[in-house]
Formats: sequence, structure tokens, C-alpha cells
Amino acid sequence: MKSQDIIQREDHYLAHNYHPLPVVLTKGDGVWVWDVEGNKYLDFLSAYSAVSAGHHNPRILKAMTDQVGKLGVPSRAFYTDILGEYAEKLCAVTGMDRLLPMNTGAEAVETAIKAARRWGYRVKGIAKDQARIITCLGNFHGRTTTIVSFSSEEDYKDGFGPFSDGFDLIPYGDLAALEAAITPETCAFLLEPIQGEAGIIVPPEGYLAKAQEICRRHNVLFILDEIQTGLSRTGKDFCFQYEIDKPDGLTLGKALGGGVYPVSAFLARKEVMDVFDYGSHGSTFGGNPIAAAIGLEALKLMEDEKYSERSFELGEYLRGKLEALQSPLIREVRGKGLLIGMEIYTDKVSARSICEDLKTRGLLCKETHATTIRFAPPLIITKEQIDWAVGEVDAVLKSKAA
Ligand code: IF1
Repeated sequence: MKSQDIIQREDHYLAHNYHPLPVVLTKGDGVWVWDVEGNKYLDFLSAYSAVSAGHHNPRILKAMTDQVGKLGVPSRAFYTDILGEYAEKLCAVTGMDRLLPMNTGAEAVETAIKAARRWGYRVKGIAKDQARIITCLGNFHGRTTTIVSFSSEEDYKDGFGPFSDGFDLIPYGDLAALEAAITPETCAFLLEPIQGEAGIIVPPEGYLAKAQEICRRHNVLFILDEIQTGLSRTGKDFCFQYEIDKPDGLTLGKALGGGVYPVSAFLARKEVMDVFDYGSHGSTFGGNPIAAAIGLEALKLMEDEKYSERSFELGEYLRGKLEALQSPLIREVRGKGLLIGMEIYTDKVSARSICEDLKTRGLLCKETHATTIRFAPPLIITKEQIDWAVGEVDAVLKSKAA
């Protein structure tokens, strides 16, 4: 079938909750993807960081097929030989004490919310059902009704009420607002170390360290959502490592699944994780051997292939080349590692139209909030491929500015 027919069929049979670029992909390999007409594209979105190891990564595929050939999903009603090995590795690389394995990022965030609240009642001594969690304007932590309860994006909330109570929103990056928002009922501060969906918003230098210090002073859990920034994406194994030793709680996802499988995690200090007792939380697929095998291989790849060093160096290189473009359309280029956002002046041109033109030139990018184009290629990208991509961005910006 041709792309147009496939698009029409999708439009007929699927909910219209996305507005994809008009490209129909059928194959991926490394940094490349192909559409059904055989056109080749350089992937500069990496499925929002899920494909950091590249499409069809041979080591991930081997780990997955070996495990599938042995044992698939026996449920957590039984132990398995690989889950503990994966948990040990994940705790070692993050510095956290314990893992609660889930599947999607939202499930990991929901797990974090439940852990924080129960810790608030059982350890901090907050009165029943009074626990509050501070989050930031511009946050994105998933799409469940509880999580969108504290979204500041009306589109993500409209028509989905009634919402969960117990969340207080403060401006991102504002330490005074954090200090002022804390009450005796506050059990946690939940935030992204760099806000992805909000447009790759990097907080002021030292923000994470100072926010953690404020939380410590008020006996409030400091919980970081690294579902998008984790696993080398920002130039460190985890973005928090730019500033702090470790948070009290950490959510991971996306790249942990090697670009082939939903794998997410909530990790925490023992005192926090130990509020979960038998039967208090779970998931049919959470921690299944296939997820564990893939997650374990994704972590080994991160080390063996030095993804964090690559992401740091190539991110500096990419950001430098984008900043050098000198286009009148560019308002700001920002980010860390290979998580870069280019904010444009949308009174002149839409980010979407730039992404559509880039697609015709063989480069796949995605805009966020109409103003910012994400540049987040797989971490296996090369300088030559970056040079080519920036050349295409330059050509499109010049054509739009003309
Ligand atoms: C969509 C955004 C990115 C996340 C952080 C939790 C989750 C996400 C920091 C939930 C998921 C995805 C969701 C996807 C598009 C993408 C996205 F634009 F929506 F916000 F990356 F920026 N925490 N982000 O970024 O993880 O449940 O999806 O596994 O919903 O359109 P999930």
C-alpha cells in the first residue's frame, strides 16, 4: 500500500490523539528509518529518547530473542533468574537502593506518587489523605488522570476531570517558590531535571542541588523523573549527576527498553521503597524477564559504548553548530548532551512547518508546543551525520527566512 492509503486507513480506524508527520515508516536500522516508498530518513527524534541505542540495535535484539526463547512472562508470582541481576545492575549505576519495575513511564511515576504518599503517612507522620506533592508548571510526567491532574497544559486536562487532589504547582527553576510551597503536609517534590515536553527547559545552574537541600531541610522527598533525560541522553548516565549524588526517588523509562519494549522503573532509598508491602502494588508485566533482559543489556551498552561521553561531546558539537547558524528565525538553542531544543520566532514561521520541510529533505524532527524543535538523535550518531543534518536545517531556515 502507498503512504497515502495507509494514512487514510489509520485515520479511519485509530483515535485521533496524534497528528503525525505525513511519513509512513516500515523499517529502522541504527540512526536510519525508511518509509513504505523506500525513502530513507535520519531519525532526530529517537522516539522521544526511547531509541538512544539506535533502531534494531543488534545487542538489544540478541538479548531479547535469547530471553524470549527461554522464558517470557511468568508473572511476579514466581521468582526468575534474571530480575535480580537486572535490579542489582540498575541500583549500582543509579546509586539507589531498591527497584520497583514497571512498564510505561506513567506507571513508574504513579508508583513514585504512591510511594511518596505512603512514606508521608507512615514515616513523616502526615495525617491520613492529607499528603501533598509539589510539582512544576510546564511539567510532563505522563497521561493518566492522576498525572494530568497536576499538568499545567489545559489540552492535557480538558474533559478528563474530576482530578486527583494533593498537588501544588510552582514555577520551574524557582527556589523561593519551592521553599514557600512546602507545608507540614508536603511529602515530596517531583520534577524533571530538564523539562522535555515544555521545550527542553534547562533550570538555572545549581537548581537541583539547592532544591534537594531545601527538601532535606523540610523532610520532603526529592524525586526526579528521568524517563526522558536518563540513560546518557543529557551527557551523563543520569542528568542528576551534573549536580547531586542521588535523589530520594528516581523514575526511568524509554531508553531502558532499548527502543524495542516498554521498560520503566521506580528506584528509591530503602526507607522509601520499604513502604510497599506484599500486595500493595504491582503489575502483570512489570519486571518480566524480557524487560529485565533488555534493561540489563541497555545498561551494559550504555557503559560499553560510552554513550554518556558520546552524548556529551556530540551534544556540544551539535549545539555549537546550531548556534552558529545565525538565522533570524532562531530565538534560542538550549539543552544538554543530545537533548537539544531550538526555539524559533513563531510569528514568522511555525516549528511544524520547519519539521515538515525537514522531512522532505530526509531528516525527521518533532516540534513541541509549536515553538521548539527537538534535536535528539540516537546516541550512536556520528559527526558526519550531524554535519549533514545541520546543513539541512540551515537550508530550511534560509528558505523560510527568505
Ligand atoms: C506522548 C511528550 C516527551 C516523559 C517524562 C514521563 C513520561 C514521559 C519526562 C510518560 C513521556 C512521551 C509521551 C508521549 C510523547 C513523549 C513526550 F511530548 F509527551 F512529553 F518525550 F516529551 N515522564 N513522554 O517525557 O512516559 O507513559 O509515555 O511511557 O504521550 O505523546 P510514558
